[in-house]
Amino acid sequence: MIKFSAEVSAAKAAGKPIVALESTIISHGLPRPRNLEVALEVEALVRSNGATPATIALIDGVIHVGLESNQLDRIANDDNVVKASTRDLAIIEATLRSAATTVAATAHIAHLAGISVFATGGLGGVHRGHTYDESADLIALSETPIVIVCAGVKSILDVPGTLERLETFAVPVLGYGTTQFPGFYLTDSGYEIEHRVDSVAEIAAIWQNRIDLKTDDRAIVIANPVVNQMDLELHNEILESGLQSAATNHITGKAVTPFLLEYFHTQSGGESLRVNIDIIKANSQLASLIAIALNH
Ligand code: PSU
Ligand code: MN
Repeated sequence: MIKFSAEVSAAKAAGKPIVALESTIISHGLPRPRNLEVALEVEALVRSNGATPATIALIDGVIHVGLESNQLDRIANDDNVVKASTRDLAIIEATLRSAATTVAATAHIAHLAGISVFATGGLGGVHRGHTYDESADLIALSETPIVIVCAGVKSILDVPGTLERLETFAVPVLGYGTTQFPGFYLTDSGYEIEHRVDSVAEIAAIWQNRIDLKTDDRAIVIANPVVNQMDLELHNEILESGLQSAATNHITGKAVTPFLLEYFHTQSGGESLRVNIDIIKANSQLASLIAIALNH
């Protein structure tokens, strides 16, 4: 059911640390041609930190864990590649299509593949306004044992609402070196969280303790704040007009997040793109170190 790349197969056989990477960020989160370059740079970064990257996607109906460069190219550049959440997986398989996987779908597949650590940019969550638009990422986190490294939830979302839902689902949220919940493009979302960790050894201890407590059926969120954030005023301006534009254009369902990210990237003249790339890289680096720590 799962096709592993040669590199990931070898790492699994040797018991080496592996970091899962999502592909929606490549297909629907970053503009061409930077998207493919960033995907390759992130994989190289994971390798240089001593772990093996496993980018996850569906190619012609087959789940792939670890992509060859021509497959990464397809995810980045083929217009027929759709965005797949967990509910879409069986459908994409049966119809032999190609898809990039969201946080929810990537976490699900990573767990099936025996991978415990996953890096992304920002989590999905509760959208603003009472629209019933709530990312399936939250449900997936509540039922998938994986360490997910992110820069908080995307600032386009209802951040306090998302934090409340994570509490409801009993998903632990740990600030990396902070108790200020990161705000994706912003270092600080303005909302506080209770727990902070300062080392990957602490994360490994928490991961281990969950097993005896039988709270190991769900994810741990590691919220890693971006160092050089987007200009706050520019961020807030674009956010306001972006939300308006999404409403005016009747953008709904899974198109909402890609629409707003794209809006940010064009309106900010590349500044949000710069921050988004910084985030993905910093998270992938931290995820590599966590994967190594979990292996000891
Ligand atoms: N983080 C980013 N860019 C992205 C995403 C996350 O920096 O494009 C993607 C992830 O795949 C996440 C998805 O799961 O956005 C959330 O989409 P939705 O709100 O439709 O659930
Ligand atoms: Mn949604």
